[in-house]
Amino acid sequence: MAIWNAEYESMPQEKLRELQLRRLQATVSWVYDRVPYYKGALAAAGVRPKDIKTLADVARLPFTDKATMRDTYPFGLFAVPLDDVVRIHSSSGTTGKPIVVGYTKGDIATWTELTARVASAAGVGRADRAQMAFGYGMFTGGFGMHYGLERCGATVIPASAGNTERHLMMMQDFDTTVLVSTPSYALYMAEVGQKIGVDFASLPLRLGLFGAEPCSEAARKEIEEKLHIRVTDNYGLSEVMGPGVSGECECQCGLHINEDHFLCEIVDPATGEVLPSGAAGELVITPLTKEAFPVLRYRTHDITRIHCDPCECGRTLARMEKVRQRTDDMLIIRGVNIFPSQIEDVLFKIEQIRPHYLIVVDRKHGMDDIEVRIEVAEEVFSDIMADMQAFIRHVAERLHAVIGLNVKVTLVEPGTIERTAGKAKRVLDNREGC
Ligand code: DLL
Repeated sequence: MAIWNAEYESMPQEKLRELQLRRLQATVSWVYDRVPYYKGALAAAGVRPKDIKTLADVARLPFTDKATMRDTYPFGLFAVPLDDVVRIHSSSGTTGKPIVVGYTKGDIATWTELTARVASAAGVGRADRAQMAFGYGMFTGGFGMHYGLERCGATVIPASAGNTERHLMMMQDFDTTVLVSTPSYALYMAEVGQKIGVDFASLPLRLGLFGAEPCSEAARKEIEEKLHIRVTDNYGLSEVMGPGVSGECECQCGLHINEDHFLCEIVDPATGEVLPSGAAGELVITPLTKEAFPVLRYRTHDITRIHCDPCECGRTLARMEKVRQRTDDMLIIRGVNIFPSQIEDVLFKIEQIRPHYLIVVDRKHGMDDIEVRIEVAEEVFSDIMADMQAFIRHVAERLHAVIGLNVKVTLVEPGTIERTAGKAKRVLDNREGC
């Protein structure tokens, strides 16, 4: 498959670093001159635009986090007058006001180019019919991917999120070849499809362009088997653009970062120190070409690794590993640190367990309790009681072996755990306010 923009996606690394430096210098000047917040933050850090002489100098710049964006709500970080902003999106977050991000005409053109790269790297082309299951609202997923897919020449079916049976009908009637959604929604579609008798093997559907939430290798395999497609992962976040930051090529071995537009660092989440190349840590992103909403060193909270090994596809862009954990996902239960992804990895290896689960954390009499609710295949329910209890014990032991805690395992009927058309909610922490 041809590379969408070979000039940039296959640029020799040395030239790419030079380009990044020029763009970083321009971005620092841009925010210094136009965003009072950044003028103050740079002054407080003792840095002026002319001090940025090498790419390593990025470490001298102040971080930006969600709190800064909330404090400047709604337009305080915008670097252009609203008259020059042609679109806004927002990210809902879990508490308080949303974060508002803006795009100039130029930003939309860049975004379109980058989502086209992501779609094309995954294997989308003119002959495809791409069915959109991301919402077309304030969420960046729908509009962001839509423009890139159109740019690739694909026929976009803008079905939006929800109404699963309608999605399945269109998928069959319009000969959809590409599904664009979260991986959890794709799994739900597979489940509903199976229930109403859709024969995925006989459909032209061949490719999944999935993102917006973690997708483990086990989930990837399961979706590939159930929908009879190849699954690719792409990553992004509203605060730096939306989808289009990085995406897998057909080699499926890491997500190529659009480094000519994003300077990425990996830092120690506790200290903020920049970690050496190849180390796992928190991804920090500085967009290099944003006009309306430029951001310096955004703390994503997403944990990954970046490496620059050559890829068989011919792209020279560095690759990031799939994101499985966020620093703020970590649950501390009776002093033990646990990531939901560790629990998921155990569950997905047990054949009778369906890919729908909920982790419930409670505090009773000052003690933390963790319960994992799982949906299991019908036959587990019809087993005799003793077998069911042995199954529960088996799951609890496997969880204990990995996370080192006694977990209450509860079996629930298939279909009882809430499905969403967007990002799956896997954790219910009832301890807040305890
Ligand atoms: O989820 C943007 C997006 C839309 C990306 C569609 C890809 C496809 P937000 O709603 O701001 O933006 O959420 C961003 O979602 O910090 C990650 O924690 C998570 N995330 C996004 N993509 C992935 C992925 C969009 N491929 C937050 N794997 C990010 C794991 C992801 N997590």
